Amino acid sequence: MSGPAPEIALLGVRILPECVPPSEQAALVADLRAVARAAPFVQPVTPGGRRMRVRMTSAGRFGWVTDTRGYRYEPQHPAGTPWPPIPPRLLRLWAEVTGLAREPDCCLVNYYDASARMGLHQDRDEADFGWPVVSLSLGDDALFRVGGTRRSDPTRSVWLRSGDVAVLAGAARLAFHGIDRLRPGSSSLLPQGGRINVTLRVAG
Ligand code: MD3
Ligand code: FE
Repeated sequence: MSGPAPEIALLGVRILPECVPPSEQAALVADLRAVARAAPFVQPVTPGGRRMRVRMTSAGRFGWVTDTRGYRYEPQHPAGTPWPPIPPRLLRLWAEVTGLAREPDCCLVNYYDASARMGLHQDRDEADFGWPVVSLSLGDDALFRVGGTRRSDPTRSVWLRSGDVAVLAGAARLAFHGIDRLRPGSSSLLPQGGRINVTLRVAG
């Protein structure tokens, strides 16, 4: 028997394996290249003064930024220019997987090189945690770890692959999560290798 890839539920996180087919993944990478031309990737600094391994940029009315002044959403790139609009293909993906009429106002784009990782954290800079977060993985496989709403809660891990979509809603919205490592060379989508993660959010 065959059919759609099964949905995985990991501590309340809905993972939709291979939600985006390869042809569409390539089109999304082209969309994101255009975003990065208008709003170049930066390697942000945490409030604690540590440079992040992940490179970031954003599209939409708000972009997520961090520097020694703190984590926050800003209407402009650190260079002082407005963020470009969210690519329509991503707005359609959001509508498809959430069923919501409300559009996201932030599209955070993370780029991981072979050795980048992201420590366990919660996403809590948004004004209303009632809105879901939608995540799309492109490029190399990444070991995603998710726990509960307390840092000390037990965690589970799953490999996210190119085209996988995760929907974070309900209790999972405030779950601790992070990326432990990539599997370099596991995808040929990005010619230079590495991984892009896109998160769509209602920030404002
Ligand atoms: C669980 N990004 O940008 S995506 C982030 O792969 C972030 O770049 C990771 O964590 C990445 O904040 C993980 C999956 C994800 C995104 C948002 C979440 C999981 C989440 C928000 C709440 C709970
Ligand atoms: Fe996060």
